[in-house]
Amino acid sequence: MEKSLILVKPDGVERGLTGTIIGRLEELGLKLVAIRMLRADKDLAERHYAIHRERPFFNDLVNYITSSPIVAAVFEGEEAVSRIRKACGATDPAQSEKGTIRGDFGLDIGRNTIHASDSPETAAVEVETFFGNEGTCEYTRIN
Ligand code: D4T
Repeated sequence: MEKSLILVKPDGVERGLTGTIIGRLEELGLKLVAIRMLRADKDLAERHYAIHRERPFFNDLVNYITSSPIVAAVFEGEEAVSRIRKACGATDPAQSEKGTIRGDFGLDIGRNTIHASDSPETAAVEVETFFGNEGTCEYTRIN
C-alpha cells in the first residue's frame, strides 16, 4: 500500500489548522499511520529540501520551515501520493482551486500550509527522514 508524508507548515500550525488539514486527508479514506509535532532544525530542513538547494528560494524555504513547529504525518492508501497532491492544490495558493487545502488556506507560495510527497519513492525517503526511529503503525481502517 502506498505511503505519503505530509508536513503541516508553520502557517498551518500557528493558525490552528492542523486538525482541519489532517481531517481532510482522513476524509479521503486515507489511513493515518504516523504523526508527530517537531521544530525542524537547519540540518533536517536542508536534508528535506535538498533537491531545491540551487533554487533562489532555498534559504527562505529553510528559514521558514525552521521558524516555528510543524506537524509531520504519514498517510497510507491506494494512490495516496497523487490523491494527497490533488487535495493540496497547486504550489502557489493564488493558482490553487477553492476546495483544495492551499486554495482554501494558503497565504502565499512560501506559506502554502502543507507539504506533500511528490512520488512514492520520495515518500519512502521522507518517511525515513521524519519517522526513521519510530516507524509507522499498522491497523485496519474501518470506513
Ligand atoms: P512541497 O514540496 O512543499 O509540497 O511543494 P510543491 O512540490 O508543490 O512545490 P515545489 O517542490 O516546487 O516547491 C517546494 C516548496 O518551495 C516553496 N517555494 C516554491 C517558494 O517558496 N518559492 C517558489 O518560487 C517556489 C516554486 C513552496 C514549496
